[in-house]
Amino acid sequence: MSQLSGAVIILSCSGLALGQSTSTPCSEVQNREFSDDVDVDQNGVSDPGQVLWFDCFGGALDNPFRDVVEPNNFGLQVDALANRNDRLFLPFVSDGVEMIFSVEDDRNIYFEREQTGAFGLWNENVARQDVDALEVWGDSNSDHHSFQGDPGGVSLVYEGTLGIQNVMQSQLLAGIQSLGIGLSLQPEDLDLDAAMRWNEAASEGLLAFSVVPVDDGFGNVILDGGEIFVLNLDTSTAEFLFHGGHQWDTDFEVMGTFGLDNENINAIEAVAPTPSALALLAIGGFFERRRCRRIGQTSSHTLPPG
Ligand SMILES: [Ca+2]
Ligand SMILES: [Ca+2]
Ligand SMILES: [Ca+2]
Ligand SMILES: [Ca+2]
Repeated sequence: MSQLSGAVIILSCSGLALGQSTSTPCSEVQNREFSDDVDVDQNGVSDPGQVLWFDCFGGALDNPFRDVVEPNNFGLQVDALANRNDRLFLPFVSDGVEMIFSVEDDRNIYFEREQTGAFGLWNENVARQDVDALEVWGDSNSDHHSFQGDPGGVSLVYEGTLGIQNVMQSQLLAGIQSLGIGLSLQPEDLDLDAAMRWNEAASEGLLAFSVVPVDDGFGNVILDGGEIFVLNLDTSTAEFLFHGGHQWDTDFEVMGTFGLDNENINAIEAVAPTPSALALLAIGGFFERRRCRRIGQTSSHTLPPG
């Protein structure tokens, strides 16, 4: 990071003007957590709530700190993981770092490069059945989870002691409807199935999320599950993620674009070789992008010393 201190970084309206590099290898990423579907332990035995570490070579170990159990909720399945401050969140939503993701009923994790949208296999055979939750970097362990079906109206549960609020189905719906879509939906129609969170001081911050596909009951798609939303939890407004040079909206064809077998995104994360440096670079980047969209300009920022 030191060589970057004081450097002038150009933020263009096509994203952070950072040099392109190869995909960040799985083994260079720390704290690699996932959940299978159904939830299993390291031996493949059904174990609702058990979060696993993956070794990048098809092996998995129980994370002994992460067996998500809630009273009276025996049998619930984890379908999303997050950290209260995903370190790459801001560059991720500014199209400044590589995204990794999985789709429903898929054991693999794929990458999409920032800006260019270049795509490939990031790590294969991670899960026995389906990588359906993913958390990397973080502090040490994920501290948020979602259960399948979002029971009790709670889409994302914070498990720590810092007073951070859970995220409710009603908040997801307010964000989605702020885009003018899903107006016929009720909160209970939504089931969060992928998440990243950025919890800024004195605010509830930002949430990147996806949901399980929803139709109108007659087979007409309302949300195909491939959407990724970026929700401002303070204003209850959302926009579609802009990553890889395109919007992750309903019109974006996940299967058609990447040649995958399922449209539903059910795990998201971000990776970079030097996450702390990139997180610093991206301070304000999300909002810079929004400003750029409005005024169509390029701007420069001077990094603080450090
Ligand atoms: Ca699971
Ligand atoms: Ca999957
Ligand atoms: Ca859920
Ligand atoms: Ca989804």
